[in-house]
Amino acid sequence: MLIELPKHSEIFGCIKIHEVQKVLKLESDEVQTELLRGFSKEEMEEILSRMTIIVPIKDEKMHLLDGVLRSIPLGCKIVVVSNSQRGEKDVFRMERDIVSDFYRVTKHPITLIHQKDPGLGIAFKEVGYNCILDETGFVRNGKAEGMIVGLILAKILGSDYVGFVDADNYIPCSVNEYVRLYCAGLSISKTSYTMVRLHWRYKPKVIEDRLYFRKWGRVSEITNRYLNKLLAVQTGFETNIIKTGNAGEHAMTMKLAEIMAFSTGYSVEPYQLIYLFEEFWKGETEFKEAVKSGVEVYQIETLNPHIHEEKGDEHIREMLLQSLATIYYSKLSNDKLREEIVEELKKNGLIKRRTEIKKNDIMPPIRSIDVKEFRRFLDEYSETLIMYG
Ligand SMILES: Nc1nc2c(ncn2[C@@H]2O[C@H](COP(=O)(O)OP(=O)(O)O)[C@@H](O)[C@H]2O)c(=O)[nH]1
Ligand SMILES: [Mg+2]
Repeated sequence: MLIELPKHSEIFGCIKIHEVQKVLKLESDEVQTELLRGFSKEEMEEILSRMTIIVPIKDEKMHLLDGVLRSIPLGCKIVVVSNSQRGEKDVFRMERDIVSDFYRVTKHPITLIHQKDPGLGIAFKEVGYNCILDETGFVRNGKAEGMIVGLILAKILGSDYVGFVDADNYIPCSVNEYVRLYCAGLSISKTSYTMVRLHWRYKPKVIEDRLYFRKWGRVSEITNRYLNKLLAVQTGFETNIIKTGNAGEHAMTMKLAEIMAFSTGYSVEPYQLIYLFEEFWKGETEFKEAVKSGVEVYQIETLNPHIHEEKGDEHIREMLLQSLATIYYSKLSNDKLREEIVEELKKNGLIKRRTEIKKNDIMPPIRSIDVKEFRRFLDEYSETLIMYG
């Protein structure tokens, strides 16, 4: 892997956000210059051996999950957290078959669990992390909830790094690139509190029988614009540094992941950035080690285009509404920016009045969860956990 090094970064207290870096070559020898960084196979393998890739999934096409799993590079561990349908049409059972076959043929270590496993409900309750549970004692629906389950399993597996890849990806080999880019970013970082977020240049569409490479994401463009405005409210300087507000594909050091808070609903990814700014910029946090070491955010543009399942207009509208809502409710925001957000949401037909902007619940960091204790309850009560390898 050969990538550009960031020529420009912006600093907000102890947080450093690097400008978007491009991939120059998918494979490389070790190269270190002022402008470039190439990673040898051995360097990549070293990071991979300490990494778990978490795949959240809910009722996706089996072909897509199968392709994603087969494309994840060798050396890392995989955790699949499913919230798919069970019962008469048992989607989870099909996923279990795919995972078992995958392990039988490849021997790639892989763990699978269902989000509604009663063992998870009991384990979270016993360790005192009730905010993830619904009123019946099961883990709530939601991607963020699935991500937290994945994180705890990665911690149980002893990983130092975690990366997330969605299961609804139509180009299996792009997943291979994503994971290698996570390794690259984590490897160049100077601190153990690092996040790598991926940026896509194109979102291809079929238009009149031709594949047309449209620029990536209107929702992302709006989310990024307002995240950048939020920074400007505090600094007085306009900026364009944030390009990955809605980056679903991202990785973190475990040290950062366990002090990260997660927003429920569709705003997990932009909230991660807001949380970093709210918590670490002015240094008021209880996690002083992170302030001392510094927090770095890398943004890397992939070579592969991103083609995922089209989830429809309503999904996109919710994503934009909830992304801007997290900025609206941020304590770093001000009246002027809130007014602009209200106007933007009205212009896009998402709200009629500002009281319709709802605040998402936030799930606090998982660091204080005793994972040994968690595992004990999971082993005793789980009905769906499979750990291969
Ligand atoms: N475990 C779990 N995964 C989910 C849930 N909801 C969505 N996902 C998965 O999360 C990934 C991203 O979701 P998607 O709906 O594609 O959203 P987007 O790509 O961010 O617009 C996909 O792999 C989904 O199958 C959930 O409630 N639990
Ligand atoms: Mg998707």
